[in-house]
Amino acid sequence: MQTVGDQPKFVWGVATASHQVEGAWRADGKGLSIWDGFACIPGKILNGDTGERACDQYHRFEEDVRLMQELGVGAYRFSIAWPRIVPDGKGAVNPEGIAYYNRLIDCLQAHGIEPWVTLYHWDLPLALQLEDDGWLSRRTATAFARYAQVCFDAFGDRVTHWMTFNEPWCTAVLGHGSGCFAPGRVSSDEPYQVGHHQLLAHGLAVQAFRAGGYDGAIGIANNCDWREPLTDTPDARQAAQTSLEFFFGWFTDPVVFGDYPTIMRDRLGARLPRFSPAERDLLKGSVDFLGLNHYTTQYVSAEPPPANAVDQMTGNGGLTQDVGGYLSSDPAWETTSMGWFVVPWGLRKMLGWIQRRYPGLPLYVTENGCAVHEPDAATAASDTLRCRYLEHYTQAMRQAIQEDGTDVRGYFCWTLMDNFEWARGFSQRFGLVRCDFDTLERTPKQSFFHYRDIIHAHPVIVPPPE
Ligand code: PNW
Repeated sequence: MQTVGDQPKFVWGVATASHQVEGAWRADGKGLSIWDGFACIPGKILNGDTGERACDQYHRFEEDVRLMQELGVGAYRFSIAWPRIVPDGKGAVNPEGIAYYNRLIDCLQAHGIEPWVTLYHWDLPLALQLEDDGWLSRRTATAFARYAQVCFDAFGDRVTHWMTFNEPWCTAVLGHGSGCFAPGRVSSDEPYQVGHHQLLAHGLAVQAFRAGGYDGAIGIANNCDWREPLTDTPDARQAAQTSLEFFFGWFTDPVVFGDYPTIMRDRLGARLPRFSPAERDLLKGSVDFLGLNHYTTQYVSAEPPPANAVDQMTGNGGLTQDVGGYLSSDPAWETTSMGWFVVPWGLRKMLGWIQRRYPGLPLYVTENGCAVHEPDAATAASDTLRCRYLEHYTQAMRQAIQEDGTDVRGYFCWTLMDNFEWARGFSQRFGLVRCDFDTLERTPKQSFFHYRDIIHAHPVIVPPPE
């Protein structure tokens, strides 16, 4: 841990994911992932975009690391592509895949940037989907633990922080509920099975990590929007609490307490798989820290809100009926080009909720950022909405630390540069750096310099005195 005086340095970083930035989809022995396959189905990805080339970070990482150094971040959160390391998911290890991440990690270290590694950011080896039904099968959890072990052995001497899963909620709900993400399945029951197997996979990987005595810390990056009660009534407060337990609690209660939230068990009955006593022991306490990926906020009410306040029911994916409650927004809220609402105080409340429910665990904001409509280089060069978003969300986070005493130790902006935004293809730009997807030229936006100033202004963020 780096310090300033006797205070621990706050970890400022940027985040990306392998499939969104690397490209090189079949280079050097890489196997295909479910996203490579999904992109071949007409209509699944906007404009027929694919991750085949993306930002080509695979061949351009040195330039990208130099950009990060100029930005002044102390950490880079990236993910490892499982099909680069184990092309068919469970067979032979691909030495060229290992060599790539060695080059990247060494380059980061040479520039004074800590590598923070996500093991699974959605690019499941396609062979595991075809042969084993992917996350619908418990066998995938075993294959994941073996892949994780390969990564710990190869990179564990340099990686300071590991995250097993990125947003297992998305894989469950968007991948197997609404079907808008790979593997594109539509079901009301499969999300819970898929969630269960991801959680078991997490537990097995952490068990291997801890048995191996590696130096770093290990956790998980779960996503959650804040849910604010629309009215100050017991019904609305309960609806908001239920919504948060179905969203964040689904994937956090098991890794902290060893089982699902009671409300999920009550509502779902036999649709929610059960952990055996040994599995509960495996999962309980299986994180050294919690990561939060947070983008937006909505109101919740137990009764349908006034007509003019209703706008979308999308935030709960395909599981709205299980969660219950009605979502709404304030017409005064600014929206990003994803249609997500800009509500900085939601992050402060979200962090407080997490700290109260899971006391004693350090928190990191492992993703936060916004998409802006930037049709050309000139609009990108003055991305004032993103500057405001980052200013106000990091300010809300500082208030959570300095005024509420929440133990937040780092913040990762999503994302370093415009990249392959999943089902939205290249149409949504989240980057601090513009990427021209024809020439692959990288150009820092105004927000790059604004974030750099935020980082410089806040090397340490101190909690209030006891
Ligand atoms: C996250 N939702 O995805 C991912 O971790 C990133 O890979 C992604 O680029 C980023 O956020 C921006 O989208 C999400 O519908 C995708 O609630 C969808 C949702 C949440 C997060």
